[in-house]
Amino acid sequence: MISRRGFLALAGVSGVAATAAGCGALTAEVAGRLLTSALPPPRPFTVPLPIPPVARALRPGHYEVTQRAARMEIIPGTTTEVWGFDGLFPGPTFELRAGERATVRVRNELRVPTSTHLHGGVTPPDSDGYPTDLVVPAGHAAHGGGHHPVTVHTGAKDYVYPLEQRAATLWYHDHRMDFTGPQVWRGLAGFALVRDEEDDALPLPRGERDIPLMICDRAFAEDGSFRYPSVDPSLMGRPGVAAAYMAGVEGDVILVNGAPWPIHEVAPARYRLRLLNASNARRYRLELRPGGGFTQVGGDQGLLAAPVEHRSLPISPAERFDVVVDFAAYRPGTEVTVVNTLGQGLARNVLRFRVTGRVRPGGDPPCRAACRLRRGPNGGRRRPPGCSISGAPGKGRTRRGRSTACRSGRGAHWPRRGWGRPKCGGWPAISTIRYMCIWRIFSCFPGAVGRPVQRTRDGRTRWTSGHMRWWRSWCGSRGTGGGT
Ligand SMILES: [Cu+2]
Repeated sequence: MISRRGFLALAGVSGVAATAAGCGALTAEVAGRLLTSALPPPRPFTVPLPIPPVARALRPGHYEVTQRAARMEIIPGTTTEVWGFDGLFPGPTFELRAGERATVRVRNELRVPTSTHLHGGVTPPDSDGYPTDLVVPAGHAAHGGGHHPVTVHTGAKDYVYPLEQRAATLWYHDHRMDFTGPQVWRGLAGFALVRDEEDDALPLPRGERDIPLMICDRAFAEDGSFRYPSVDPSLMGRPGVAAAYMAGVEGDVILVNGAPWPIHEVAPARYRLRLLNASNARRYRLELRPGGGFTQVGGDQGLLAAPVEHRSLPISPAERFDVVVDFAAYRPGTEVTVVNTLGQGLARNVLRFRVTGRVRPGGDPPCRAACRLRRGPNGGRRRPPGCSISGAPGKGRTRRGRSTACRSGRGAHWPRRGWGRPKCGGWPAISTIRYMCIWRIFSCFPGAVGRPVQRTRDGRTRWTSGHMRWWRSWCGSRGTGGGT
């Protein structure tokens, strides 16, 4: 778990400033000080969204990754030196399983010491990547802890993660004492997604519809390099930033997965978006334009007790939100922009999705797949292979006819013929019904008992509070997991 100190080091702020930034309503962006770019900003929504590659295991449970410098074209027409895991920014995504130990050898080929912290990981101290547990590049002196006693590993270190925790969206980042801020700014960060059976069993989007989104701001010098107000830009000597930036550094270019204001084409379907704020100090309040919302299914430490609908998402540095967005609620061709209502000027934009393709007529694969599942030979919580629920084209379906409920996992089910399209108009209602459809499917799993569905006067169906109880029993009674 990251320490408070670690978070402060990441955010580059003093304790007092962090406290001030972390409480009260988010009404304005006051967390850090803006550092502007010397380069003209690129036109938003012209660069495709990069998806970080998935880290490959050398053998089951064993990975190796090298921290090194590389050049990337972040701002079109110029290149930027990044310090990345495998030279990538963001680094490769680690796809991990709960309860399956993973060993990651981190090799340091940079010119500065590093420490790698798995943020949100339930990790023993010797693999926590605490700030003074340093990996120094081979041939370099063991410095970097300042006046703090340090543990030194030369060249590489094996981090061992037991992963005895629930499925969750984690991230890893540099954590070097006094230099976390600038070293993460240069690119030393990536995702680690922990999955488990509980997560697998839920009809959440997966595959290419399960997208990690690392949101962060950066500023650029005229030559394309990252700007950062370090006292010592070599990051070899005196730590700290110019006095004006003591409360944190904000850039004027918003990057998502390392690309400025990117655009991504999506099918008219549900997508699971793993939102991470990897900024130094900037906070965001994310909203969708021209409208719509986020269904939050998970927080920092895993699945919520129940899904929560949001119109806007306030997200502070290091926080994660695991949300589902239903792009079937928009007409094909619609451009759905994620905006930051706390930002100003271009920094109000974050990224854009363009909804492509047609709604597949008559079909609603999620419902069908899940309904197959309830009768499936294994009858259990695991979805049979190929039983994809991630594609959700088509109108959301709701049930016509009898308003019977799924009374038990193996007992009464509503007949397939009873499904029809919702008659309501307006996208929020469609979205609501679709999610109700999805949540209702959950009740078909064995063990889900008595989850009545109500029909409202206008013919829609809705869950009674029973489904909340069910979700809670399924996922365990857990809060949003504020701790990291
Ligand atoms: Cu952290």
